[in-house]
Amino acid sequence: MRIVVLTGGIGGARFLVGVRAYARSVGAEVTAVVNVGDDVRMHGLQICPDLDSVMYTLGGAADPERGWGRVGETWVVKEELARYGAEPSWFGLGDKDTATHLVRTTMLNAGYPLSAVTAALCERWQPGLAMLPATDDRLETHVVVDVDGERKAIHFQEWWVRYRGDVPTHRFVFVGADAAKPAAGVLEAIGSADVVLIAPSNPVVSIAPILAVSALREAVAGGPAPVVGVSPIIGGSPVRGMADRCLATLGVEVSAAGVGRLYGARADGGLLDGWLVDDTDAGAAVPGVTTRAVPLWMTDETATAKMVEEAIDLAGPRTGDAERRGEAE
Ligand code: FO1
Repeated sequence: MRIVVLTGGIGGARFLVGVRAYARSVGAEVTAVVNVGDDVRMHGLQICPDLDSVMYTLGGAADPERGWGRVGETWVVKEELARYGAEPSWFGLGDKDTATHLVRTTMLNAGYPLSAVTAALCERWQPGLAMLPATDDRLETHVVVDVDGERKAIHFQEWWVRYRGDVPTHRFVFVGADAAKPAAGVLEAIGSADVVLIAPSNPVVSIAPILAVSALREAVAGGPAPVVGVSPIIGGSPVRGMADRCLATLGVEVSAAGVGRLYGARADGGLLDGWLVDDTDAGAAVPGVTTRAVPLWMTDETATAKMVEEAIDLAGPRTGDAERRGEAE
């Protein structure tokens, strides 16, 4: 069986731990298509927070409390930059993390696409699945806000890290999305998938930038594989992060049903065949989509793998057929 996961953010990285465990138990192959909208260039370094969250989490090197960056991190570079008065001072680069950005930036400057750079970085971390950026092209999430009496667009990282999303916010813009093409390998992975999962990631700033790459969205929405999403909202609150603020900006109800309707049914031009919600949200209805309620708290690898099993099961017999086809080959 081949599983493709659209993912981003820390919730997405933790979901992949369960996907990998499930895949190992059934002998499936996994490709994670990762958001790059959070990517930013700071101090001359290309930083890819979502790719790194996935890589460090699956590589066993993520800081579990902070949720981003490396465990056992030190901050000498950050302190030295501050002594120079180097901006932005609101964004912290750990010393160990900085090594990743140095290697990545050197390879990008040498002309390697981000997908090849990511594969090279993964040689060290051995995430146990294929990791692809959604696109090799520049795609950044910017946020239109009112700051100091002025309306302007700022980078997502400034909105989130500097302002904690706590400024009047009007909309999210995926700069570069119009021209962006899926990264090398993405369309092939989606085209040969038996199931596409949408991780319980922030739908507005983690999943939407992936789907803003039009050829990628078309491949998922019009592809042969069933698409099952996992709700990032449990009982009206995000499992983690700022999905509530983002959804409020779009005028979308902060609920499992609200996010399910935002993705929409494939039959109605949306994305979903199935929508997995928490037991708490058992009444959530998304027109045209099969909804199932199961425990969705990713408390550990086993609980998360069980969620994944439910999502695959919800994808239905087509997944089973593909599995049987695979065995017959
Ligand atoms: N989050 C913070 O709250 N403060 C930071 O200084 C910060 C630095 C940082 C550096 C590298 C990196 O990969 C992630 C970093 N993050 C930081 C996390 C990041 O802002 C977001 O949590 C993600 O982009 C959302 O998925």
